[in-house]
Amino acid sequence: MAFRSDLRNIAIIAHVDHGKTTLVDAMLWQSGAFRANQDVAERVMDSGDLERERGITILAKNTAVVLPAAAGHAGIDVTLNVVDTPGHADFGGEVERALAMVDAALLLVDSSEGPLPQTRFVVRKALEAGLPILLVVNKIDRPDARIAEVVDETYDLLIDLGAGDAQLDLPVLYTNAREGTATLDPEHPGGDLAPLFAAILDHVPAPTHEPDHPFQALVTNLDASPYLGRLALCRIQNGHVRRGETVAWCREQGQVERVKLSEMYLTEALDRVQADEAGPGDLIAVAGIDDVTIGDTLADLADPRPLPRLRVDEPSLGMTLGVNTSPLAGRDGKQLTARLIQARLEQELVGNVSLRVLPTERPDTWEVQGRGELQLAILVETMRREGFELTVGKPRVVTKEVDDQIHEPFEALSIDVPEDYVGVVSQLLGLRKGRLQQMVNHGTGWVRLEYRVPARGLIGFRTEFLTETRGTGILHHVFDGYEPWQGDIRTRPNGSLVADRSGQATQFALLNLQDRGQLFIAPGAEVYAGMIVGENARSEDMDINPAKEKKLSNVRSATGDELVRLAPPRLLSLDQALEFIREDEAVEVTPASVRLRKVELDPALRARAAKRAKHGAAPS
Ligand SMILES: Nc1nc2c(ncn2[C@@H]2O[C@H](COP(=O)(O)OP(=O)(O)OP(=O)(O)O)[C@@H](O)[C@H]2O)c(=O)[nH]1
Ligand SMILES: [Mg+2]
Repeated sequence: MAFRSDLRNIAIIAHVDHGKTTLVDAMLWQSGAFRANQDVAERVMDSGDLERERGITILAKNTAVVLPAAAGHAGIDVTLNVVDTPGHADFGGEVERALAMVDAALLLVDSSEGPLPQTRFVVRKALEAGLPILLVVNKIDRPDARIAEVVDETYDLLIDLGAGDAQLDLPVLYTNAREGTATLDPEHPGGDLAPLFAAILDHVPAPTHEPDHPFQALVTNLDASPYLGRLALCRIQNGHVRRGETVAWCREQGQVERVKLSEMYLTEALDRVQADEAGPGDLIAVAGIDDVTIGDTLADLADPRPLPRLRVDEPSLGMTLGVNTSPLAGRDGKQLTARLIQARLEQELVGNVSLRVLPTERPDTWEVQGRGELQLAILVETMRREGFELTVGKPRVVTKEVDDQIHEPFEALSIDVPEDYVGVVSQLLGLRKGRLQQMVNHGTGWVRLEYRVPARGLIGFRTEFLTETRGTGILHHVFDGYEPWQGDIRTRPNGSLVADRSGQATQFALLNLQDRGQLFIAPGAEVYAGMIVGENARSEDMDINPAKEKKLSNVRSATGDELVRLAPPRLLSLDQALEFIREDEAVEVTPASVRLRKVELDPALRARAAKRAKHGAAPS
């Protein structure tokens, strides 16, 4: 076994918002990646539009910093590849892939929040991959920090997940990522990240390889370049490769093809720079293979040895995605046809192994399956920005059959609420078949509740939870295995207010309708028959006419119109709309609008179907 002592590869993993990307910023600055006066955005690795808007990381990305010989080991410069991963549970597939590129995981835990559901998920993945872990307790500047407890809780988690003695013997650092400081002793704050860099050099194993082993690299991610087409991001396991070399491309079904690597890059800070040669442990980007996919191996032409393919968890949630069939279709989108949608979905599959696309009984609609509502909403939002118009169906859990019995996905749910709300939250989750696993009162007036709950019960849960806890509650959940089907679960208690004709909503009509429930549209909005314009205060749907005009009359009404105020509508975002809809409803998405609708637009057909359901639903 030989070592690359000039190289270290590490992934930063954590629950969402615990400060991974902020820590990468500090590492970049302190390793001299930027000039002192350079204008660099905060959380620079979150470079996607949606990442910046939502303030979260969606795609795992790698960067490289050089730790100079002076700071480093044995008098040589060490290149440190850092893979920043997303902390949101829906993008867990990215974490699994990132872990295939590295030799250790830097586990970040917020000094106050402690380990949360996604911490558990990422730790489990790191342990499964057999990686050593470095623990970093971040945000030690928080006034509500409870550092010692958080360290204990993290050890408990590691033990619970079966960490071996070697993995438990881990270095613990305490950081303030925003200030860029690290220390080994929380009593004595650090001045910079030097203690962290030193710990990385000491505890992250240098990449190993077998000398004289033929070239082997695993494709762990894909990217696209406007000039070069598809780029394959790979980790070299063994051997060397040169730019322009012809190698063997080992594909999924065992085929092996000859391909020429027309371009090859290594990462320096935020840039890809052309490289002539790369060796074991290097993370390279190569161009020249149009149909390469994640999990393929690039290998020595004379002696191709494919590596085991990457495996990621199965999708647990799906929704239908199809052509926009509303009467307002085609007003502002440019990508409208089933063919374009299908091609776009196929393209998405290539770069995202945690997604799956299945045909449905309709030729213009597909079922897209992924890890969660946010992951699917992000896909819809991305397509919308590219000019697509879509009809999106209600998210549904992906069940599977085990021993002739239907099983459904379960989530580990963690909730933080002020004590006063424990009662209502228990009630809400009781209805959704949640089982309380643990309740911890931190003595601060806040309580943490841990549940195991069918994923189905959490669809649309967030809005209700926030309303019931007056916006104070915090909730996180992550997929946690399958269990037998739990029977009926109560969904949204209220029905919809449905427009019964096309037209433009009038002030007059909306004023009269606003007592019926909560409206989603403002006067002037264009509506069509079957479009949902509000939430009914009652449990059933109601057909209404939001376009009704005031009858002209000569008699002046004693109560002037001005006295009645029209409450502002609740404008639903894409995420909220997807949470709101029921089984027989859908969301119409265009670049300019998000509208809610019944799947069946015709009021007469809908009434007939409802009647049939009512009578026919009785067991025969
Ligand atoms: N007080 C304090 N805030 C911090 C610290 N580190 C990060 N933050 C803040 O925490 C928030 C989340 O930081 P990010 O770096 O985006 O967290 P992340 O782990 O990359 O989040 P995801 O990628 O979405 O999982 C930001 O508002 C940061 O400014 C810290 O050490 N102290
Ligand atoms: Mg991040």
